[in-house]
Amino acid sequence: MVTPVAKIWMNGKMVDWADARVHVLTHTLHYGLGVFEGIRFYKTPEGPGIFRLKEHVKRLYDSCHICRIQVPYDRDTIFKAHLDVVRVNGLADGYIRPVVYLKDGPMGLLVTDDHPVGVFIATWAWGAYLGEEGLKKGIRTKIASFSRNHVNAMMTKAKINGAYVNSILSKREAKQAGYDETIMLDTEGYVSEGSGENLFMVRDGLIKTTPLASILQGITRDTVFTLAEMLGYRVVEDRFTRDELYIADEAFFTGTAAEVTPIREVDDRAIGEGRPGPVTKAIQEAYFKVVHGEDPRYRDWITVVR
Ligand code: PPE
Repeated sequence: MVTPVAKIWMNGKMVDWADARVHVLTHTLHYGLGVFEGIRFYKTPEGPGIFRLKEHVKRLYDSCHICRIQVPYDRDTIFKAHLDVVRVNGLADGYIRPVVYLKDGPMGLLVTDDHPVGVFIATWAWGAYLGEEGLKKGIRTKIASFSRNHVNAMMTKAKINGAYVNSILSKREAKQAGYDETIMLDTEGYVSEGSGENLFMVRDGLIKTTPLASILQGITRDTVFTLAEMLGYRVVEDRFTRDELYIADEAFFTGTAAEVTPIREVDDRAIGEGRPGPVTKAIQEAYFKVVHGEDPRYRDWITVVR
């Protein structure tokens, strides 16, 4: 359960948690066309710091552009609303969830430019997404029986609400079978991503990650590119198969919620030694330093809430 906080920013106003409601005829609720983001803020020496907010706001607007949704506020207003919602609720660290949705208005599948659009920005405290132990020791994963969305069926560069239906089904399938997370293959059979994470593998000192086609272009993925390079590793974007993943030395997931989570098993096969390897550990350590504002080189990625 999410522990309620005091306020949610909704359509230009701060409203009480309990009053942040939508009508049952909200269009997005019926058909899934709406977009969202997931952003974390961490305790930093200068106060709560939102990680890469600018990039998340950009992706929110890009998602809307892809979906032909006109956000009724400018970027600056939305950017500042994120700071306001963190400030007013007084959490030291947590997660922020902006959603741009089609309000109640005309029903049916014809959506036009004048369909009323709503925006809300909620926040809550959210611990380790795949468990504290998962962060430390790595998680067990299973290849899904569902495919990642085909690039021409669901726009993968947009973080669309309805795009998560097969992620939910896959995750549940994996959990029910006793694993921690799912790994989805693309429609050609290559490794794509997790239900809400991008995936990296390490083999013979080279870091590989899935190219953009079938995946969400993760902001954590981009952060890892920079940190890996800083640490002296080479990263390539190249597709790979499930059996190449089976024989990887290391593998890990990245995501705002999942942060950098080591993968210790895929389909009952140990990855490397079956525990987080040195590359994963170095990247994870660098990541946590950066998000907590402890690495001055990447201070620009953090917006402190004063
Ligand atoms: N792929 C998918 C499908 C995805 O949903 C996410 C984020 C990522 C990759 C990583 O993107 P980024 O956060 O920019 O590094 N998933 C969000 C939703 C998680 C949820 O359960 O809700 C997140 O991590 O916030």
